[in-house]
Amino acid sequence: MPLTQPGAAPLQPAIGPPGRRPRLLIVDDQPVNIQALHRVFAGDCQVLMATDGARALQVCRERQPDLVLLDVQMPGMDGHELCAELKADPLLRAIPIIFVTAQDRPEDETRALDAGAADFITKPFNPTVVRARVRTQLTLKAQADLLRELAFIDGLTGVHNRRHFDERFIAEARRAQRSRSPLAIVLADVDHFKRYNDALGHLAGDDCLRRVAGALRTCLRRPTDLLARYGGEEFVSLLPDTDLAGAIGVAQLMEDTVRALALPHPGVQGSVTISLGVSAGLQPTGLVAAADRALYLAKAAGRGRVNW
Ligand code: GH3
Ligand code: MG
Ligand code: MG
Ligand code: MG
Repeated sequence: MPLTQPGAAPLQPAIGPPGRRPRLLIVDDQPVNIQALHRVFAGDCQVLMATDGARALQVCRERQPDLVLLDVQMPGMDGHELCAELKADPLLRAIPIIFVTAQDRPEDETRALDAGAADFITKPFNPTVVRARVRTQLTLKAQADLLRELAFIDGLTGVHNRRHFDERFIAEARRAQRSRSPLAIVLADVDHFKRYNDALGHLAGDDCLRRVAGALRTCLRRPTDLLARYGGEEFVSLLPDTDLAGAIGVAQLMEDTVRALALPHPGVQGSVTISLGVSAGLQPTGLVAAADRALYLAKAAGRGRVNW
């Protein structure tokens, strides 16, 4: 039965996506210890559990918890080793780690904090204090996530930026290889955009990029699909779990949707179009380069088309 203190403050931080229950990973080799912590958090958190370090690492990679409650003494990989592994991984190092341990010497605590732990709680613990400390770390994590999110948005168009694409690409490439599901890339480049600027001026050019970005965004269907501004007048889509045929379909929809905006382009006596290059596969290496080659060929073949 979940132990929810009367009047206990909610754990979900006020910032961040509303209604999303914080995801906690409890790591301890003794199930009875996991149960004790589970009772404290099951009421308002999504609780994941692992009884050894290797499994915990796997859970972190697959489920990206918001916080880890970590025992120190465990057979195999111990808490300190797991903490070092998590802090060494660029995709996992932002997850706060709270040590929960029976070792209460100052040097144990110092060692944990030096290794990057966010906090240190000794067993036996007081449930109310554990909740308060977890809440503090979840709030800090939500603030950090929000700042990261803002740092990953393109200021002109509001879609994600290149930095975010690069990071997601690493994560999705890993996932694709692990799950043996294809990953697809669609590169889109506005045709004769230099002439557009020359004819209408840079402010109109900026406005055109915003309109194109908005149109491209409507072409993505899954929550895991990503649209980013790749560079000047180039956009990139990252489509997990999508094969070449599926990605070509998305690219064709993008071509149609931008054409349907019917934005007059005085430099070509027509309307604004985009050219697109598509690639897909299980092997992420060379995927972007292949989409780029396909895009180049779409340009050479006359623009306003999809190539793969
Ligand atoms: P192509 O069809 O071969 O792609 O020709 P293009 O003229 O679109 O390509 P090119 O690379 O020669 O020129 C891209 C232009 O995009 C030049 C640059 O000034 C413009 N551009 C890049 N970023 C921005 C931006 O943020 N705002 C505006 N207005 N223009 C931009
Ligand atoms: Mg233990
Ligand atoms: Mg270009
Ligand atoms: Mg261009």
